[in-house]
Amino acid sequence: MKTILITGAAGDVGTHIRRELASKYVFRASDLRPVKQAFSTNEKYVKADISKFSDALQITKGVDAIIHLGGYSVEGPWEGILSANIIGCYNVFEAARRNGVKRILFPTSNHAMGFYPRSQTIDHTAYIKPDSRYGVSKVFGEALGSLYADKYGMEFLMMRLGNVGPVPLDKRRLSLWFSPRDLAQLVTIGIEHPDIKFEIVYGISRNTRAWYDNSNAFRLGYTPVDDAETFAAAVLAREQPGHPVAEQCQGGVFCVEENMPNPAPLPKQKAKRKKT
Ligand code: 15L
Repeated sequence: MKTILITGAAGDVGTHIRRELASKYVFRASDLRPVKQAFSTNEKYVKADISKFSDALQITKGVDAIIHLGGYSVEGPWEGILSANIIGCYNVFEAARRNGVKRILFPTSNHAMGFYPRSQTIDHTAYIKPDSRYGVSKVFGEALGSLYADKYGMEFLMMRLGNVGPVPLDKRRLSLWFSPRDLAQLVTIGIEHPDIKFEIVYGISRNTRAWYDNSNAFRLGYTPVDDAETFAAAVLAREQPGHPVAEQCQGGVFCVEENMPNPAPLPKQKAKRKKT
């Protein structure tokens, strides 16, 4: 069985991947926060802070591939994005290179392209249009992967994720929904495909309302089975009108918000007691 490092393993996407692929891979599940549940006896939790290069070097040792999810997953303060998403990403890719790990799956985001209008269909060759500092940090990861592929012969699957979850949450996500089983299928292709150098694909299910031409993923063998349209009537019945810019753009509220609640806040540090 291949050993796969997942950074940010305690988050939602990491948890779906570990659960869906528990019988296929040995997961080294790394995060600053403990993972709530291990899905097989093969899975090992390793506490690591990827903004520290020494931690990144340690966790990337001896693995067959890396799924680099660690970092901020929404718009946030620059300092947080810089340290977790930009320095963290550099540390993981560079540590992988030094440890001879060739294959990296990078869950980039639809927010690398979020200022494209919803009226436009884009493919993997469209020029970037990030909608947030978070989106810019994902573009950084894509660019760094491109450099490491061309200069060092490493292999990258860049998955521009939509929204992963059991059901689509709102009208926007009818276009972007990514079911856990389709996610598992695309991740398996990313790990197993013999001929990946540097590929950009969209991480979405086969949604009727998709804004993406995902032919590059289909070319690699991706055959998604779920379609958000199954849930459309229920989703649209509860939809409320939003900000006009957010409604026009693929990135939605990321195009207008400055900060969003961090869905993965670190556990509060216990305040040190003063000695009396
Ligand atoms: C993302 O990139 C985020 O990580 C996720 O939390 C969702 O907000 C998703 O995009 C989305 O666009 O729905």
